[in-house]
Amino acid sequence: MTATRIIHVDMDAFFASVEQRDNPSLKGLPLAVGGKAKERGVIATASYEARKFGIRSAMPTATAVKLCPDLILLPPDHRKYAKVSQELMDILGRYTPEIEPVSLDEAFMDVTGSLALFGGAENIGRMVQADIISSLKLTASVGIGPNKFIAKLASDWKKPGGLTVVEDVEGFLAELPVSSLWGVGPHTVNKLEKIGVRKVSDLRGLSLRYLAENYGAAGERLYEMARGIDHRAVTPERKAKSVGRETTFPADISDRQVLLDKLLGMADYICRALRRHGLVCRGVTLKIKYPDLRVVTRAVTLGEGTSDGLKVYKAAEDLLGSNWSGEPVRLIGVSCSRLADRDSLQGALFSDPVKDRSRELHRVVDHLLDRYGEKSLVRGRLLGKGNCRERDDGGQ
Ligand code: TTP
Ligand code: MG
Repeated sequence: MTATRIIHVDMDAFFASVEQRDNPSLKGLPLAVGGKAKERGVIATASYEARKFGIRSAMPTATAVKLCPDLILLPPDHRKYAKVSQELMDILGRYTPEIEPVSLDEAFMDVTGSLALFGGAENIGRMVQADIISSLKLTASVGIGPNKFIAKLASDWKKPGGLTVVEDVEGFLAELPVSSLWGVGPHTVNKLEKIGVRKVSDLRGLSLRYLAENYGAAGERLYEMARGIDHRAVTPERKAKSVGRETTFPADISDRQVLLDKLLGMADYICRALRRHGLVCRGVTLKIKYPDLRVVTRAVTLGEGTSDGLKVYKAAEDLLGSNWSGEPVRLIGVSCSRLADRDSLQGALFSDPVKDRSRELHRVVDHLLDRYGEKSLVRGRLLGKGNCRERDDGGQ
């Protein structure tokens, strides 16, 4: 099996570079794009020439002008940047359909499937950079690694115009300050510093248990980031349409019935959300996380679209049956994807009495839930069974 290769592309000083490109007399000068000082504006971004003076994004323009009295300030032209952004995404699309734009000037690419075609991830990174220069007359930095987390850190490594391939994840992370990790703000940095943790290699010395007890849900993320682990998939927009739920158990679960009951509750909840939006799904994904943080996700495609909780549950139950060996489980989740409008799939000329009855039942159930609240109706099987920490999985 080919190892996953993720590329992160991030344009250099994006707004400012576009302005310098379109007005060459601004090239090489300290330039910032942002609001006016006298209107209490802030800097959106600064050219690399302006950054030498200490000017940064989100800094009040008044401060920036004090640091560099010759600063050239331009108002942002968002329409223009959005057009360049679209051109950028089109370039990335030449190399893989698996592209996830993160903001106007950055995107992840999962190039695992295109490696053979283009001669490896590094080659793709170089071709992307060359295309951006020739088509857009702009420069981008590229990071390549086994997952999104590492690729993003790598693209920031040699800005501007850099290309960094991370093969030795542990070595790459070791010397980085913990503040360079995603979501680690000044509060966490201070807290970690108090126990002598400054670098990612220090963080690796802390156990999962210690981190979970002292940093809650963020502790698990810290543990994973310290090891360069990141399970998030590159999600192209077409695939981003999913609805899901997941549950972390207070104590690991080995009891199959408990897992099944949880899946049934989640399937019912998700399908109700689908019905509320007039949607059906054809994809069902089961996610299992084990105490050592290994994650297994398995998906199945249904023969036809559904918003019936029992059908989604059955699919999840089958997936559990064929993919779970009985080891204790830390987290379980289910999500529904390949969503479509319910009406667009109702092509049948003749009604199906069984489906009509189940649709009518859902209508009544949904009406009661709307009227008397989510807890007013519970499947008999789930009566009296408590809830755990449960959250939406971020699908939309
Ligand atoms: P970034 O990629 O963070 O910054 P950048 O492209 O200007 O510089 P570099 O990547 O080389 O460090 O953000 C992309 C654009 O988003 C940036 O050009 C302007 C805009 N932006 C804001 O408007 N406000 C902000 O606080 C930030 C960080 C960015
Ligand atoms: Mg950028």
